[in-house]
Amino acid sequence: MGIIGTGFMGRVHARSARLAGAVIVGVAGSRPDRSQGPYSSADELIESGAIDLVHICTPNHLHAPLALKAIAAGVAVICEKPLATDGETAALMAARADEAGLVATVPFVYRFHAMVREARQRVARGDVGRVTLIHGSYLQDWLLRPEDDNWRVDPELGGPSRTFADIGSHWCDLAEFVTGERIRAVSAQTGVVQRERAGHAPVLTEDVVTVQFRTAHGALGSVTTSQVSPGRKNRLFLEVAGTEQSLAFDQEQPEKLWVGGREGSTALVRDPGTLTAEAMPYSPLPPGHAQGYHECFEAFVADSYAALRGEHRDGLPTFDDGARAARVCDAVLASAASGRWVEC
Ligand code: SOE
Repeated sequence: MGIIGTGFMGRVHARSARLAGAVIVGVAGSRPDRSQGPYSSADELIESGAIDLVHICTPNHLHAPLALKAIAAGVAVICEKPLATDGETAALMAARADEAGLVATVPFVYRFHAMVREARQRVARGDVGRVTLIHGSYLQDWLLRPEDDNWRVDPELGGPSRTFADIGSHWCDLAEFVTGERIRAVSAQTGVVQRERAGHAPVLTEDVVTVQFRTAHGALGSVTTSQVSPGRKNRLFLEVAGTEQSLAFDQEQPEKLWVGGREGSTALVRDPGTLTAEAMPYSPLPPGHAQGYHECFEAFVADSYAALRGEHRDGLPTFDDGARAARVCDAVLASAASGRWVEC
C-alpha cells in the first residue's frame, strides 16, 4: 500500500496498516523531500501499479482529486474525512468506488469502540424501544486562542466548513450508526468566535455550531460542536432516548455505556460477561485495560484490509457513509446561511 500525507494522521494510518500486515511501498508528502520510497509524488505512487490500496491523509481539498485518481487506477482507498468539501463531490466519489467495485472506506473510527457496538446492538434488538430523542456534542479546545492555527482554518484547504466537517461529521455518523436513524432535516447556527487568526483574518470557517434535527422516523435531536470549548479535548458525547431505555456514550470514558431506565440505571463496563456477541470482536483487550483511539483506529484499518481480501466486516464505514456525512454538513451550512430548515 501507499500513504499520501505525512502529518499526524499519516502516522496514525501507517502504524495501524503495519499492524494489519500491510507493506508500505511508498509515502508521498506535499514536497518530494517529504516523500519516502521510490515515488516522489502522490500521482506517481497512485499510478505505480505497485499498490493495492492508498491511504489519503492530506488536507481536505485534496481528498476528492486523489481518491478519484486512485479509483480510476483500480486502487482501493482509505480516505480521511470529510470525504470531500461538498456533498455532491463526495457522492460522486462513492458512486465511482461502487462502479469500480473497489474497497473505499472512511475512518469514522468511533464506531470501533466496543461500547458503541454494544449500544448499536441494544438499539437494534429493541431494548431502547422506539428511538425518540438523540442528542449530544463534540467539543474540543485546540483552536481556542487567536494564535492557534491549522490548515483547517483556511477554506481553500479545509473547505467551507471547519468544525462541523471535522468533528460534526464524526458525531452524525456515530448517531446514525448507533440508532439506525437517518438525519432528515436540520436547522443550524454557526459562529466564528476568533475572527482574527494569524494569516486568516478575517476567519471564515466556523468555530462553533448548534444543530437541531429530525430523523426519517420522526425522532428529534440536537448536536453542538466546538473547537473553542476550554478544557474539552476530544469530548464526543452521544445520548439516545427511547420509549423504554436511554443509552449514553462518552468518548473520553470509552469503557462505559450508561443504560438509563425509569426503574433504575446502570453504567455497563466493558467486560466479556456483559457484552453482546456483536460487540465482543471490538473488545480487543481484557477488562480494565482501557480501549482507546489507537485500538479503534487499528480495528478500522484491519477491517478495511479484511474487506480488501474479500471478507465481510459489519459496520465498516464506506464512502457511502462519508458521502452521507458530507451531505448533512452541506445542509448544516445551508441552514445556517438561510436561517431555514434544510432537508438532507
Ligand atoms: C482534529 O479536530 C481531530 O484530530 C480530527 O481531525 C479527528 O478526526 C478527531 O478524531 C480528533 O480531532
